[in-house]
Formats: sequence, structure tokens, C-alpha cells
Amino acid sequence: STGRLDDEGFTSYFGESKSTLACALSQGLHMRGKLSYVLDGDNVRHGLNSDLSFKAKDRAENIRRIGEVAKLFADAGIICIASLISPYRSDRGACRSLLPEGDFIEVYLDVPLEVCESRDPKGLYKLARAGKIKGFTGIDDPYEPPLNCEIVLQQKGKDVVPLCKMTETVISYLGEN
Ligand code: GGZ
Repeated sequence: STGRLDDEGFTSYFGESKSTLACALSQGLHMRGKLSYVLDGDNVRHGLNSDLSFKAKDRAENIRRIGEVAKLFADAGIICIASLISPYRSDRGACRSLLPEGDFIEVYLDVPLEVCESRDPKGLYKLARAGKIKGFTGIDDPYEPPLNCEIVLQQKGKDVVPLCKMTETVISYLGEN
């Protein structure tokens, strides 16, 4: 809703980057005639997964269900873009094994905690630091970075990669595989 179109026709949003990237990626695929659908963790948690908390067991179930839904999309020939924190390696590994080899593409959006915390579009880091949200990823709950994923997109220091560049990286990977 706060989106605007940039020079390349992508909508840019100001906020959390995984949803932003997922949205831009979906637009980029649409522009190339490819069908895709975004399953965003935060959105899915309002409906299908509204019964789940952020405890490790519930995060695992959130990711498992989203993986199963993604598999249904893949069966229908639609690229499913799942934008989730999915902080634990075991949950991501379980999703990977749901799909045929090569169909699961893990994209690690590597943004330093200080940057996420400085953006804090919903004020959740502030609440977590104040102890008002418990078990918040990066504060008092771990994030396990991938050891071996298909794509790493780094946002470090001044070398901020533009959204269209990140989108291009993923789309060209899809085209080459
Ligand atoms: C992490 C939380 C938490 C806790 C609420 N930890 O910036 P956001 O708001 O939109 O992204 C976060 C979203 C994460 O949901 P996921 O389904 O992607 O998480 S997981 O894959 O771990 O199941 C944040 C909000 O939900 N949020 N509480 N404790 N993020």
C-alpha cells in the first residue's frame, strides 16, 4: 500500500526486505510471462497459520505447512515464493526434501541485525529489546544461517544492493537452471 514504482517498473516498499524482495520478484516474473505466487510468513500467519505461535515447534509447523502449500503450487506449475524467516536449518532442510532435487531454491537475504533493527518498520525490535516480545529472532531467539544455499544476497554496510539487482540475480538463476 505504501508502494511506488521505481525506474524499472518495480514497486518499492519501505520495510522488511524479505517481503519486499518477494513482491518485486513476483512482479519481475509476471513481466516475463511466468506465473508465481507469494506466500509471506507474516500474512499466512493471519489465516492458514493463525493457530501458531513463534515457539520453535510452531515455527517448524508454520514452515512445514508453507512448504506443503508451495509443493501444491509447484504441482500446478506455479513458482511459489515463500518469504519467511525460517530461522532453523532443520525446518528449511525438511522443506527442501519435500520437493524434487533442484526445485527448492534457498535464497538467503543476509542483512546485519543492526540494519534490520534500524529499519524496524513495525517497531517489533524495540518491543523485543524492551522484553515485551519474547523469543524474537535475532534478539533472544537464534537465526541459523544456511551453510549451503543456492543464492546469497548480501546487504552490508554502504554496499546496498538495489532491489532490481537482487530480483535480477534470482530471475537469472531461475532461467539458467
Ligand atoms: C520473529 C516475529 C516474532 C518473533 C512476530 N520472531 O517483520 P515481520 O514481523 O513482518 O516479520 C516477522 C514475522 C515472521 O513470521 P514468519 O512466519 O516468517 O516466521 S518463522 O518463519 O520463524 O515462523 C515479524 C513477525 O512475524 N514476528 N513475532 N517472535 N518474528
